[in-house]
Amino acid sequence: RKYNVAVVGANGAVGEEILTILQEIDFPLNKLVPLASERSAGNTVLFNGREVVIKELTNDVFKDEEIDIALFSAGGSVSAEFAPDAVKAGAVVIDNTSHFRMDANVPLVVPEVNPEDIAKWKDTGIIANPNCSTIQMVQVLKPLDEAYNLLRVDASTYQATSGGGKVAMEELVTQMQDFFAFKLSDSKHKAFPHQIALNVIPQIDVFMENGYTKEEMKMVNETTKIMHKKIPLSATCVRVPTLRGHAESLTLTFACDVDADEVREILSKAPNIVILDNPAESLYPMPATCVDMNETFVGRIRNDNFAKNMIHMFIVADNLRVGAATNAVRIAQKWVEMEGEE
Ligand code: 11C
Repeated sequence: RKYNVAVVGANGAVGEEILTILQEIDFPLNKLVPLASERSAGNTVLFNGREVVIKELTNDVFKDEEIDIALFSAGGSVSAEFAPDAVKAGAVVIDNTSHFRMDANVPLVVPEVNPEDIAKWKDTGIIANPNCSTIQMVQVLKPLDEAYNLLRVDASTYQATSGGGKVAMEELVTQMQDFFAFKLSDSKHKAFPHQIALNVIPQIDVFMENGYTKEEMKMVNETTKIMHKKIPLSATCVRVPTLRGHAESLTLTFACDVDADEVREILSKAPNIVILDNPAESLYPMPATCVDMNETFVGRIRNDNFAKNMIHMFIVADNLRVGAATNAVRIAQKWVEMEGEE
């Protein structure tokens, strides 16, 4: 069977990536329907060598186009308004926004970690895609939790501007141009709370009452839901002046002693993880390593200097792919597989 697939937010940073991935893989596609707001409707996207017109996102479009799978990445309020229409029209919604993630009836899925949860899609018609910084982390946590029983996670992130979409990437580029024109001090910022060029900002999203940001609490709450285990986790999420690729420094504490070589071995066999870890040759993952890639890269794996049950590592993934589009398309692939088995 082949499927009619709608991509909502087709001209956004994640939407464009979804279109690219659908062309790269052998997805059983009958018809692609790119959707966007009235402002972008009428523009075209190039798909498999053909110009496809972006249609306007309306309440009726999912029914009219007989959509089977609707991939949403146009912001939480758009999902809130239009996902119910897609469900009513009989489609499964795979939602990239945070809107439905913590709804107890909506599965929150990373296919390498909790693919079985996809079966719960029937409760609401919706499957939620986690936040980018959560996805790459749980891919690494899962196999290590199975091996050693994970007790605690401490994370610091180095997140690229594309996490804030195209406008945020443009803000960095404009500020760098201003720097070279000797006018950075006059440069404006809107996407970020401070100048991002030649700076790092220890704030992503708004602060909560507990002193952590919403981004940091997403990592806590989403990890618990995906792993089906309450894992104590504290994060410091930091925006850095890169365009693509989120990096994370992770400190993991286990119930037993762990050995860095064994951890490397376990992770090397985990799905969609690539080990880049040879300090003698300055080999470790960096944002520049992972752009346009569908894997999560891990390096700097080392024992703690003092505690035998602690490990440190540095992980990097393309936030627009692994952290968003690739995960959503992998959910769609699994969903198709499960449909085929019914
Ligand atoms: C960032 N992680 O890097 C955010 C972007 O909940 O899907 C993704 C926000 C989300 O700014």
